[in-house]
Amino acid sequence: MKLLLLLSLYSRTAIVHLFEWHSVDIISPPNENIIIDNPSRPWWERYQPVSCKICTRSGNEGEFQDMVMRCNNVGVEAIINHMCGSGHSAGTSSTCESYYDASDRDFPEVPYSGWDFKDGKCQTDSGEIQDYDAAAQVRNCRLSGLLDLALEKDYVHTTIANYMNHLIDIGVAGFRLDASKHMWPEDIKPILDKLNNLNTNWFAEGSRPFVYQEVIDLGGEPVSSTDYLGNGRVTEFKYGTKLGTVMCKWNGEKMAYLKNWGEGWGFMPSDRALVFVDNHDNQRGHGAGGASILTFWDARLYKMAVGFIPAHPYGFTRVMSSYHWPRYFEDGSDINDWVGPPNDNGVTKEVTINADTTCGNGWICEHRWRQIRNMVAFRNVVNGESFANWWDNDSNQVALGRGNKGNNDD
Ligand code: QV4
Ligand code: CA
Repeated sequence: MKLLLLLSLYSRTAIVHLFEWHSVDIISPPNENIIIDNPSRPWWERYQPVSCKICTRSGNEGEFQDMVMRCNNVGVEAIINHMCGSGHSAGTSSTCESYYDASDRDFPEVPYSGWDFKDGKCQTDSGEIQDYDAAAQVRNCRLSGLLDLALEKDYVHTTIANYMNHLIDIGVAGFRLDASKHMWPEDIKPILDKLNNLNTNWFAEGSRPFVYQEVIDLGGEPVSSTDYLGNGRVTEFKYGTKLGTVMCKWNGEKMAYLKNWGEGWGFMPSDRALVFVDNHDNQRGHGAGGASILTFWDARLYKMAVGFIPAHPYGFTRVMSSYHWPRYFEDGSDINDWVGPPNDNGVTKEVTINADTTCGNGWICEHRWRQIRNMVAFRNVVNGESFANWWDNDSNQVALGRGNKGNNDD
């Protein structure tokens, strides 16, 4: 599970994805995952759950509860489409030493058995997704070999809802539903309907968890983000790819064209969109977006792009917060895309804050960069104010205001 700091609830308007932070500091994925030794402890081992126990290399349940109480605006990335990869044999190579047998689809700590997976519904010979043009495959087959849970079963979606409610009772405020594209929208809904209201120790009576669904839709596939709008917010991946193209002035794009940014560019309705420039996948070549995705590696353009998001009223904004990794191997070969968080012999390093407010120990902390931090503060102030007073020089100089609070002639 990844945790997302929701700086958003009910008064503010942005989320920070504090990718791989340690729970003692502020954030970590809470539930137990497989331990991958080859490559050595990749960041993505956390997307392979083996139980619902809150226990990972980033912390145990006590540390997680302490962090949630200190933060009381934490979101959790819920991995509910699958368990770990099918290729892993029986054993206890997991962050809390729970026994599992992936080859037998046996996860006694949950418990899940072979009956709780979709294999009977997948029609491909490999059991994996082979063709993204076949909507049933995308939902019923294994994504990268990850054992696919049968969410249509009452036992499975109740087990998932119980786990998410345990997190809500601890004080968690919301969820990113990982790989939502690989679940039928109608199987996600009963889970969301079973979720408790937020804990009234921190939230008003009747507050609902903030939920968004990860659906990568750049167009051209039968599975569309619009299939999921009935469940709540959905990631709008077109946003980051298009904004990167504009900031890079590729394909004849220029900032003056941002005048009708949002639905005018074919994006989903603003009140359903979760928007961002990059995420933990496409900043390292996973998932979607390609070369136009701007990241902290392109600092100047990145600040322009991430600074524009909070200024514009479209969507609900998320800011990435990353760690540094050796992007390319010494010989310049392949993209080094698997390296896990800064660590001392596998123990995630703490996030240190320098005198100049930047982070140390290999953490990038884009969310603390002055231009980004200030623009999120701006967004909180002008929240609800309309887009106003657009000006451009028909090229790459633009200005905009927000109602009466955030004017470019202020
Ligand atoms: C390999 C083979 C399989 C084989 C399997 C056998 O590819 O064919 O059957 O071994 O076990 C890792 C490895 C991958 C491996 C897999 C299972 O990279 O090679 O399969 O584990 O062992 C992250 C990483 C993946 C990683 C996965 C699980 O990106 O590389 O796979 O975690 O550890 C699509 C989806 C979208 C998804 C995106 C990446 O629509 O939902 O791809 N994004 C989310 C998360 C992402 C995560 C997952 C989904 C899966 O943001 O971080 O994938 O939880 O676009
Ligand atoms: Ca699925």
